[in-house]
Order: sequence, then C-alpha cells, then structure tokens
Amino acid sequence: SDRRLRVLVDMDGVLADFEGGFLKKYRARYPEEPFVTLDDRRGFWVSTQYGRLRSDLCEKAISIWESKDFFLDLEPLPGGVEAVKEMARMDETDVFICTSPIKHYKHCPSEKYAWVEKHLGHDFLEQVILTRDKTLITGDILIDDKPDIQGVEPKPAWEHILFTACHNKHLSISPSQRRLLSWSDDWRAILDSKRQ
Ligand code: BVP
Repeated sequence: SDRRLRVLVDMDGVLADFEGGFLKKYRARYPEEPFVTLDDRRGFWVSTQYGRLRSDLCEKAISIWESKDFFLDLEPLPGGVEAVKEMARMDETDVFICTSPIKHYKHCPSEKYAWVEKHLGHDFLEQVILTRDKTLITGDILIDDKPDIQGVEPKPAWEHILFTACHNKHLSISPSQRRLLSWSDDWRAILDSKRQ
C-alpha cells in the first residue's frame, strides 16, 4: 500500500562505528603521528580535520578507510542492528539501508554488503541502497549523522533525522530539525509521527 512507512537508515556513523574503527586503525598504523580524539572531532569529514592538524595527515587518514577490511571490520553501534531488525518486523514499514560508498571502490561496496550479511543476515541484502546521492531516494525519513545532505534533488522526499555522532553533537541545528540522540532514544516515536 502507499501508506506504508519507508525508513532509510544510514550505515557509517549510524549502524557501523566508522569513527571508532578509523581511530583504532589509524593509531595502529601511524603510532607516532598526532591524532584527534573522538571528543575533539568537529565536522563530518575526518580527512579535513586531519589535514588541518598537519597537511600530510589528510592522505594518511584516507589510507585507513581505503584499506581492505576497514568497512567489514567496523563494529556495530549500540542498539542499531536490533532497532533495524525491529523496524523490519513492524507492520506497514519498509526499512532500507542507504549508504554512500567511497569512490575508491576496490573494497568498500562489497564490504558494505558483507557487513549487512554478517550483522543483519543474508535476506537483508535486499534492503541495501548504495548511492552517492541520497536526495534521489524517496522515503519518509532518513536517519543520518551527516548534517548537510545534498544532491541534485533540491526537495528530497524524506525528513532528515540527524543521528548524533561525535562530530555533530555540538552543532546547533534549526528548530525544525529533529535529532535521534542514539538508538536508546525514542526512534519508535519518530516513526509513529510520520504514519498517516
Ligand atoms: O563511505 C563513507 C565514508 C566516507 O564517506 C562516506 C560517507 O557516507 P554516508 O555516511 O554519508 O553514507 N568518508 C570519507 C571521508 C573523506 C574522504 Br576524502 C571522510 O572524512 N569521512 C567519511 O565518512
């Protein structure tokens, strides 16, 4: 039916711990180099903040997520996998994982599928949307930790729910924008608010 609720859930920073996985592997590979603690993270782009710390650290940061097994090895963020499984079981609800792969495509896209299979099961691969432009995807809500989600569609169908992450927790957002503080927060109420 066209009254079904369609929920789009981002992967990195929402279901998978990109920031924690990055910092752990960066420190292991570059133990002598400076780093940014998760508490000091500001801005969505890790590479930009590392580049400001010292210009050569931008490419060192990029080398981490371009490496084999980076995306596959990311730990699930607390409660995310359980929440998405529960959403998928709800009546009149369709849930899709909507994630942007990096352009260094050797490992990332396949490892994103492998991560979903590992943590959500083989059948959930049906729900994966890889796109570099989330404005093209229609849905009622998009739960995503990126503050500014832009693309070619100026008026996306979804309401963006900002998922709180280390890099966005200090941002003041417009009064109309809603946040999900974590998967312990009331995501069910946000879904219910969009049902007809
Ligand atoms: O695949 C992730 C990691 C990558 O961008 C994608 C964001 O996808 P969504 O969360 O929006 O779906 N990524 C890349 C860089 C720098 C590239 Br140069 C970064 O700093 N942070 C980051 O997440």
